[in-house]
This record gives sequence, C-alpha cells and structure tokens, in this order.
Amino acid sequence: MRKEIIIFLVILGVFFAVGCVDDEDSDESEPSVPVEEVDNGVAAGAEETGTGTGSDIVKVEIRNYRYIPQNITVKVGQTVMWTNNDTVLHDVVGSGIESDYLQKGEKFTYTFEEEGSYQYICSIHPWMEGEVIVEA
Ligand SMILES: [Cu+2]
Repeated sequence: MRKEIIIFLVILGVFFAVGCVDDEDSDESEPSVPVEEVDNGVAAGAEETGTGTGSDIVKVEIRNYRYIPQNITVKVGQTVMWTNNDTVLHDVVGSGIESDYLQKGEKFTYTFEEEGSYQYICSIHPWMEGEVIVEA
C-alpha cells in the first residue's frame, strides 16, 4: 500500500516536471506562430469572395475541418494555395490533385492548366470536400 502511494507521488512529480519544461518550450517557440497566423488570416480574408481575379495565386484556408472557401473559381493557369490552419493533418486529394499530408502552417500549391471542375477531399477526413472550377 505505501509503495503504491510513493509510486503515485513519483509519477505526479514527473508529470509536473514535464509540465514546466513544456511551458518553457512553448514560450520560446511562440513568437514565430502568431506572425504566420496573421499573415494567413489577411491573405485568406482577401479571397473570401472565391474568385481569383487580379491575383495569380488564390488562397484556400483549411480550418475546423473545412476548406474555406469550399468552392472557388479560377482562370486557366492560376495557382491555388491551400494552407492548413488546423492542428490536425489534412491533405488535398482528387481530380488529379494529390498533396502530402499538411501539418499546421504548411501550404500546398497546384496550378490548374485546363478548364473543368476539380473536386477534391481530405483523404484523412473524406467528408471534407472542396471544389475548384477552372474557367478559360
Ligand atoms: Cu483532413
């Protein structure tokens, strides 16, 4: 019985020690994260209308298990850039598109050279759907 209590206290101690180390780590690495998020937020906001007119790169944000905007229309030759803003992995797969797994903050770009409707999903969360319509 006493042994169990001692083991429990030791585990508790380790837990707290790890917690302190984690805090120090996150303090050090934090400055780079907010800058990136602000950047992405502004960029995604600028393309909320879902059209790519006036810019060669159209941005799609992945957030809360959704592609935002879910449907976009671009011109032939335009590039779409997806940015994962979730802490879980996502990807962009379908209609010939195949990204790697994207970690938080990672981007994937794809240039559409032919007219058509390109439907895609996240292979990890197949209910996540998006579409790119490419016009001449
Ligand atoms: Cu996903």
